[in-house]
Amino acid sequence: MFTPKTKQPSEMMTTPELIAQTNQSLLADHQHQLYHLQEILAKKQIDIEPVIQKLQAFQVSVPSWALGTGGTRFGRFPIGGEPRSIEEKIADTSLLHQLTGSNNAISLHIPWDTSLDYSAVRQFAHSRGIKFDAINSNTFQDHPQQVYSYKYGSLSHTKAEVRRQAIEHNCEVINIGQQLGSKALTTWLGDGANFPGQNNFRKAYERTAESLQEIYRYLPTHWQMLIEYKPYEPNFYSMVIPDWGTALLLAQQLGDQAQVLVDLGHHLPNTNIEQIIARLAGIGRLGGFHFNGSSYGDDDLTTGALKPYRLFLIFQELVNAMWSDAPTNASDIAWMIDASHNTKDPIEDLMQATEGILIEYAHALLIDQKMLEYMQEENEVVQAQEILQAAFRVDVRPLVAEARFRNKACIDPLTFFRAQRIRAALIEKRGVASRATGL
Ligand SMILES: [Mn+2]
Repeated sequence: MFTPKTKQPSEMMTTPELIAQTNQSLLADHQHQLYHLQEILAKKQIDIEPVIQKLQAFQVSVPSWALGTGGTRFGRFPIGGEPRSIEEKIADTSLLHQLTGSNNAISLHIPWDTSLDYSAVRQFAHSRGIKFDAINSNTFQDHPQQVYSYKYGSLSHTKAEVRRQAIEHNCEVINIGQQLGSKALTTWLGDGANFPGQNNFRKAYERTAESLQEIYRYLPTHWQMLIEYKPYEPNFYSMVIPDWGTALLLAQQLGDQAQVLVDLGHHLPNTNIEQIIARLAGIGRLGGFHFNGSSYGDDDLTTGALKPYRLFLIFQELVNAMWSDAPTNASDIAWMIDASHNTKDPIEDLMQATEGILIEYAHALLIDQKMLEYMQEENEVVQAQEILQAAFRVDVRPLVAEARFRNKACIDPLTFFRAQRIRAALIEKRGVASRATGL
């Protein structure tokens, strides 16, 4: 039985005093770098203060399934000390947030994260400064207690009873989310076909739209429904919701509370993702965002490790949408890291991802939007490109570190995590064979 008074092991490994003490030893170097950068940017008429404040305010949530090792269908190599319950996942998120100052929310996945007492879970998270972001339903695999299989689809299934079961699961997930204080449901469907002739495309879409309509009717008025698309996998010939166009069509049919969720890994190679972002943000239909890195497809690698310039261009579209008069909701997006850690320590990887995200956000914040607009209006192609590249080539890491420092987090989280031997302590507490739930 879970008792809220029990201190989780990860919380005993770090304290605000310890973080402050470690920061003190790094402060002189950090401030030297910051002042140097401040001088360089001041000559370009860029004030670092508003940039640092925006970085401080930016929060990206952690998916519960990314706190343990992921794996592929070939195998999984657990790292040890993985969280065994929702409470331990919340404790790890809280630990991460203490170190980064930028991860104040967790995103749960049902039924991977179930509890007998959600109000106690909510209290526990609240006591550790963690909120609940969008909650995820799961009808892409079968669960022990369910009657019907999702082998041939869920919300798009040919049989009404299977669709009913999937609809009810989504409503149940909303019920759980309400108890936790979540405000959005994320639906991603594995539905589709592996072979030509297997599905009637038109009917599969219509059945999906009807099922989503029922879930939408159940949605509380202050909630959002986030529809995530993916071009392939697990079905390789056709996915029922393969692209942003289909997701947008569904959202428009459903109503204002339905939004499109963009996952960086859910595009075919070389897709112009920043243009998709601009289009959705411009019409106020960009509701959620999943960060990860992609080499070939949905690889779920560390954000920014491979294509930082693309991530920067995406942030530029978001910053530009917030800056412009477009009917955008870009300032109200559910940000989440959606990654799978097969070779790295999950907490270290989440720190790297958060850093990568903030660096590209900072780069985008350095852009003179007015000047860029002028160059675009005048068809000054070279100058427009130069504006973007000049911003991207600034080393903004001191700004990101300063945002963390002001948020009372670590100037250097990764070094702190290692110096404190936090993973070793987690292994000691939870065991070398502990495995987080998830894929
Ligand atoms: Mn995703």
